[in-house]
Amino acid sequence: MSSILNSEQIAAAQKLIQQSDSIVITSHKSPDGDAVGSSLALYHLMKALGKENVHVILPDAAPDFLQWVHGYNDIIFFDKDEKEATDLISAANLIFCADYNLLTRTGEKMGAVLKAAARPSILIDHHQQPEDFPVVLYSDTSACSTCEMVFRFTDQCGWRKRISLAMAEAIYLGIMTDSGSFRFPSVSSETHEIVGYLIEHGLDHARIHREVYDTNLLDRLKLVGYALSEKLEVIEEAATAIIWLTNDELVRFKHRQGDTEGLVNQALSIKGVKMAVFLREGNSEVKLSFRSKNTFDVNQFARKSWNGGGHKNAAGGATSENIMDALKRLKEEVMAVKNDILAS
Ligand SMILES: [Mn+2]
Repeated sequence: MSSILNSEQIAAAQKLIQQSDSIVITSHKSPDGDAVGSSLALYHLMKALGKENVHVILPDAAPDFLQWVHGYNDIIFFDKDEKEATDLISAANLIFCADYNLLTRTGEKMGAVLKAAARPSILIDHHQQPEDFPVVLYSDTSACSTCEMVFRFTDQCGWRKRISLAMAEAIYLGIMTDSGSFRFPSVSSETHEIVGYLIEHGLDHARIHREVYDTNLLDRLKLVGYALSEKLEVIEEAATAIIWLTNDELVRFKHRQGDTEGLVNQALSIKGVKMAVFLREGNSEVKLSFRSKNTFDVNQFARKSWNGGGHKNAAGGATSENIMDALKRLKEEVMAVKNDILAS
């Protein structure tokens, strides 16, 4: 396994962990498989190292298909228990930031609490351009997932043997979901080596796949069917596919959190399409997901005018415009960069 962190970083992380008796682990808003997986993997690791006072604090809940992970019921959600979460953050001697690059990714309020607390932090993340507040910054934008980085971190600290089955499951969850089930270019031979090691030590990978992908409700499948047949538009001259859903449509199909996950990837799967965008109307803003197949950088596209960012081939954004205005502006912006998309 190649070393990513240098020996000073490892020594600094070990020292911080050893010295700390009150540890908080955080991840980003609307937690996905990698956020839940990496924060709970670190939680299990800290417990295995004998730390008793360890808490995972997430800004809000994860969708149902991620709630089976061991340790999920111990998580404190900032939007529900703001006071307890704030007290724990203020009393912590060490804060882990997993799977996010900017404090604001935890939401305005939680980000402000983290900023005000200014605790020594260890950041483990694969998004581009991380903020530089942490004492130990482990950033690797080429990693397929933060969970892969958590494994490497654990390994480099000499704690591989401490990986329990619960921790292995959490790691696998994040690798599997963030790599599109091992299909994205960011998957390396070492990703497979890591998973090989986890399976060798008892991981039931097929069960995790079933928990995440084979638990659809009928309403969800109908929503996906509706979105694909009625709300998918391809702009051929820009090799771009767009899907958009209004609040009314989401309500009609009894939308639950996570139901539209993966829709944007289906739009991207169309032959000849090089970029896909999904827009979803929420209560106060329109959320956008951007995907690209090749070299077109959706991270930059999302950063430039959609208050977002992420990775080169997968990014998110949001706007306070209404969905029709957002759609119109999006199409104009896509047309403005169509030559870059086509050339990618
Ligand atoms: Mn991730």
